[in-house]
Amino acid sequence: MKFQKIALLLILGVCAVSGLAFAAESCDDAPALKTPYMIDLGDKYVTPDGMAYNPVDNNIYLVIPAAVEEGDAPLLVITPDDKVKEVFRIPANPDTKHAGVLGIAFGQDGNLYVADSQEISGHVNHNGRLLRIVFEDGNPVRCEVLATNFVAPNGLTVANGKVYFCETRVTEDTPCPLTSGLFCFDLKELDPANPYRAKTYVSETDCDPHFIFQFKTNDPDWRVGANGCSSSVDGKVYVANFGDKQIYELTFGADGSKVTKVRNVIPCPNERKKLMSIDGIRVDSTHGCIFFADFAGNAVHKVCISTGKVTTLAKNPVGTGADGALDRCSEVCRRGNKLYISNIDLPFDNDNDAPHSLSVIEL
Ligand SMILES: [Ca+2]
Ligand SMILES: [Ca+2]
Ligand SMILES: [Ca+2]
Repeated sequence: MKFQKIALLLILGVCAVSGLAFAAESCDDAPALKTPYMIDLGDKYVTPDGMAYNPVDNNIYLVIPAAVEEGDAPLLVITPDDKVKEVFRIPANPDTKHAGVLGIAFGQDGNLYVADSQEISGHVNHNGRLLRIVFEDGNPVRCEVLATNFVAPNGLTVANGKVYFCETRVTEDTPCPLTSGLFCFDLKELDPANPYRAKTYVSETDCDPHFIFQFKTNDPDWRVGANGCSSSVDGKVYVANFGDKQIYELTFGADGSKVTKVRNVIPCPNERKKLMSIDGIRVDSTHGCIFFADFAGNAVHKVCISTGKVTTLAKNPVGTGADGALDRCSEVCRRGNKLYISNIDLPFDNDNDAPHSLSVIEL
């Protein structure tokens, strides 16, 4: 049966396989739309975004970028019983007075790696940074600056002994087509005593050597490039092209920093028509799928990595986010059988309004 499927794939091309049924726990079944429940963050945490599950304490860590006001950025935990607790403050960039933190992920070293966008706080003039929150005895104790001079760092993942993060655009302006891509640093080369200053992007061939993958976004209406970033247990890295509604699967050579193969996870245009954007993404290696937030469409979907079939899990018109409704959602994070969705609630055809919330779906 398996060989028949592979033969079908070869003959029909990936667009034609969406009707195929895969094994139990299938990644491309089509359940009814879910009704999320709400975690109310209160009135202090108004733009929740990046999340990372920590298997050590079973908490989900959540950052709140200083997007609509100045200041440092709270780091919260969502405890296993869904209580909200602030555990650290990520200091603002002293030059801008903002901490625009977005993507976060834990390394094998137990520390939390952080993409400080600054662009979301209104500073696109290469103020973005790569940060590390050092954990001691299970607690965050200090923040280190590891690298600087980025425009718009966004989704971030740690795999293969490397930290990978998206640069959502490479210039201060937003031309169409728009160039963006992926930075990669070996954890061993990062030194907080001597932060790396990235070379400013000049052209496709004249840019920082750590900028290992780049592409164009052609959508004229959403000029937003590389956004969500996640990795699988076998060391592949997935990068979302926000405006063009695509996810790239990157395969690396032995050292984890040279891209040897790029594959479109959603090759079929009819599947991409179910979406308006791809923001935060999270690979579920166990079930062979990627969950993702559709910021522009105010929806959450999953895509089967092998077939490219997209299934919508939740979607509603933007509003306040009351009763668990999605409210300009931007990131997803799985814990057990639940998918946590952060509602960054940015004012794009929307008001940043109470309740300030996460939505949670029982899968
Ligand atoms: Ca994002
Ligand atoms: Ca809201
Ligand atoms: Ca709202």
